[in-house]
Amino acid sequence: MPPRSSAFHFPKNFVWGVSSAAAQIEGASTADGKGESIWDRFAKRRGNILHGDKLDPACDHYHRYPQDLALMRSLGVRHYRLSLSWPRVFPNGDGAVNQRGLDFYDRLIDTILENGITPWVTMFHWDLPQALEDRGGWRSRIVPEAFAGYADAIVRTLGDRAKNWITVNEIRCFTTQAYGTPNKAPGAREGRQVLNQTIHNALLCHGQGVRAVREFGGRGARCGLSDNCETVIPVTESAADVAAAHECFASANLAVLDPIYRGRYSEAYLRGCGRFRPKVERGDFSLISLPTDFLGLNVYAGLFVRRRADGKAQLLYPSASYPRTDSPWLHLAPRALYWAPRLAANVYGVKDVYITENGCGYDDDVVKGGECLDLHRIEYLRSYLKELHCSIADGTPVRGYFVWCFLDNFEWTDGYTRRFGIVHNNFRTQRRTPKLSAYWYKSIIEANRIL
Ligand code: BGP
Repeated sequence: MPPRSSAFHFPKNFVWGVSSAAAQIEGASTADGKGESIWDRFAKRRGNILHGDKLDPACDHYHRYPQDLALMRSLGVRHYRLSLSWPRVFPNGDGAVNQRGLDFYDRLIDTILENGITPWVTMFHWDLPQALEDRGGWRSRIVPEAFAGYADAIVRTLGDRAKNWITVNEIRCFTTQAYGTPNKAPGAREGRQVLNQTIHNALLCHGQGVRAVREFGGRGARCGLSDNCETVIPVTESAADVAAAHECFASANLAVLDPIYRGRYSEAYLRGCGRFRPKVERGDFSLISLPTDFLGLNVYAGLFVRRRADGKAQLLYPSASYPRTDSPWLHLAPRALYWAPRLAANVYGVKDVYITENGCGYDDDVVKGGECLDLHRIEYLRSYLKELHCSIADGTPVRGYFVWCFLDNFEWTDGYTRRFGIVHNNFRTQRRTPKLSAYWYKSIIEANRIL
């Protein structure tokens, strides 16, 4: 049947994938010499994680990865974004490598490739070795120094087969949120000076990751970071509101994207820091701004902006009756997927954008009669993807899209309650059941379009 003229066709070779993170799926938190991560420690403290859930067993992916990858393949997925656990490879963060940990990732990458799937490897997705936290954590340059050795080791070992590298995931989440609020590990409460320094140290890690890929990644290696940029959506498409959105996007993302793309902190950022400026050493910005190949964006919700009559840009926050998923922070904002990549491309001149996460969490994804009929997730993904398509049609250089996430997993402080997967996991039996959204996604990948 010829495609209907109204269909949203995605570009040829568009990358369709799924995402995951080591700490959220692997389990086996002490197996084969793995060191403790800050999330292992954080979960031990009462009250930190809903229902006292721990990172074990999660999806026990450490032992079940062959079946999981076969399932991924059967669902038509050909690109998989995974992360490596730093304390599995270096139990103390630096020093001696844990060969058994590295061997696991060696086997994992082989198995991914054997299934005809392309790996996209995130070097760091929040599970800092506790040993490094004990020596100062992100407050200290000890972390980027140790990260340099970790990045070298993983790229040297896996770089002959893994060609797509993501340095760090969502800098704001593991720096200012984790050291300024108690709801992400290590749950510290630091002042502004330290918070600004944690961002700077994270940027240095990103730079070290890029350097390692350039030095040891071999031919065809590419890298970028995954950022959870603040997404702003113009209330109307008037030139005034769109300009206001550009302004707000630029000012909200100064701390992370300016140093990476412009090799400096902007005057506006430094003014905002006042006397709490991060300490910068000579050579820092040349490392931080090493050229990357793509920008990964994790896009979920979005803020609305309009140009007020007095000329100021005004942010509007959704009220209590605005539709949301079961995550209170995740209100429905499909247009975020139109604007986030477009604004990033316009403001920073990015040539290749990948949506490295997009998805939704619900608490009532249940399996009945062998099926999980998550119509709500299909509707969510579909509405966002239509907006993404419009953005691409308007010239935004988006090359790929990864659903967060493949399997229901350990959802950080929400433990096992909040389910983001397109595959249901029964955490008692470890039985996987593809949800209706997984079959829907398979059909989208096959057709490369949405009607
Ligand atoms: C992103 C993280 C993911 C995932 C998702 C859902 O910020 O990169 O790891 O957890 O968001 O977030 P949350 O668990 O905060 O609801």
